[in-house]
Amino acid sequence: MLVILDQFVMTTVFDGCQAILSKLRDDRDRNLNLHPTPPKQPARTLLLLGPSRAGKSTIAKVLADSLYQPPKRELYAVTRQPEPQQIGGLRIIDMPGFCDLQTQKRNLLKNTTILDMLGEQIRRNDPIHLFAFVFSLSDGINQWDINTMLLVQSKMPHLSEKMMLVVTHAEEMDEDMKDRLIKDFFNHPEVRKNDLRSFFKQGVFFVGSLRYESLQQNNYEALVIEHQSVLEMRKKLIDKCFKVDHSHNKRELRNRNQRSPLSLILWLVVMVCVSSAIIIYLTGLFPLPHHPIIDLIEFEDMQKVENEQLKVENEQLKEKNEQLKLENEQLKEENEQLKEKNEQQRRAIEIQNKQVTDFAASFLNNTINTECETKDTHVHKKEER
Ligand SMILES: Nc1nc2c(ncn2[C@@H]2O[C@H](COP(=O)(O)OP(=O)(O)OP(=O)(O)O)[C@@H](O)[C@H]2O)c(=O)[nH]1
Ligand SMILES: [Mg+2]
Repeated sequence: MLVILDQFVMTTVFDGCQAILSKLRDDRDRNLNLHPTPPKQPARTLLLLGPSRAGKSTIAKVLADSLYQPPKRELYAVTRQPEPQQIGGLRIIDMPGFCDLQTQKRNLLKNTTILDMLGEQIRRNDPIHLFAFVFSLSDGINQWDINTMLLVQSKMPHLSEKMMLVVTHAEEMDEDMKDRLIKDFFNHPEVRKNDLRSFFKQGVFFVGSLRYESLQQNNYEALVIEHQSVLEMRKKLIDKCFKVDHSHNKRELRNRNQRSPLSLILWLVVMVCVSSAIIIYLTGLFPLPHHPIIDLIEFEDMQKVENEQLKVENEQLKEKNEQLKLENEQLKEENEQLKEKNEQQRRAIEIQNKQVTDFAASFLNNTINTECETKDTHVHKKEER
């Protein structure tokens, strides 16, 4: 009863989404601790990468404002090139997603192109303190996400030291659910086989945003819970960005500086071999084979796009089918009505026919009777004579 009353009061008081948002903003701003701005110092850089539509751009927006209102969901990829943004002392580089989804095949960003972009960003923005591999578990474990992780792991293994896993769409998850999801994910056979857990050396984090549906329905109760959860996860992520543990990097740097002369010679030999291979490749004598995993993933990308297109076509066909079914139903109904009419007419004609036959029969009878009577009278008269 109390809940219903509360809901009633809330819907009466907050008659629109804007009113709810401004109430949430007031509550949030009363305690600045809840919504920290990334500090100016030390300056940090966070790079967001991962599959297309995972929620990378949304993270940047939520870090800027916990009350970010997501637009209606779109099917196709949005970010087409790296988008740097500055929030306080935090520089965020939002990358286009792997396994790009576009209506036009010619507009597709290949995984190799995105890997090139990633390399370019790493060179330009040195040092990048953290890399966040962003993906969503809201629709379960997805083979594309695992493929993308394996691609990054195989092409950029050195990023492992600074790599964390960030799971989006977590605004409705409690801590138990988060633990269970991550446990299940790391127990996936392919994830275990490729030891992806140890690739994400900076750990696992969760993020979320206000849900589009809750905003549309002006659902005050849902928005309060979602916002609370967004605030907590946002704070943890900002803390992580400013307290990155780089002890392993220092150790690595020390090891690098202590390289022996033998390792330097070995390194030189390797460099000579690699440059010769590159020269041979460029002169076209022995073309190097394409990396099979990239071939596989690009082929799978295309299949994914085709699958999406087929899904859309399928939906359209389903709709058409529904319309045809409706039309068919109407035709059936009309047919039934016509049959009934036909039956009524047939019965009326039958009755008329019967009446005509009866009338003709009685008329014939009468005529025969009259003729017989006349003949009888003649016969009587003759006999009398
Ligand atoms: N509820 C909820 N929706 C989210 C979250 N993250 C992303 N979305 C929605 O998911 C869709 C994709 O989010 P984006 O942030 O554009 O994803 P992206 O990874 O930047 O996508 P691309 O740029 O196309 O690669 C949008 O409709 C978002 O509103 C989240 O944490 N919670
Ligand atoms: Mg994006």
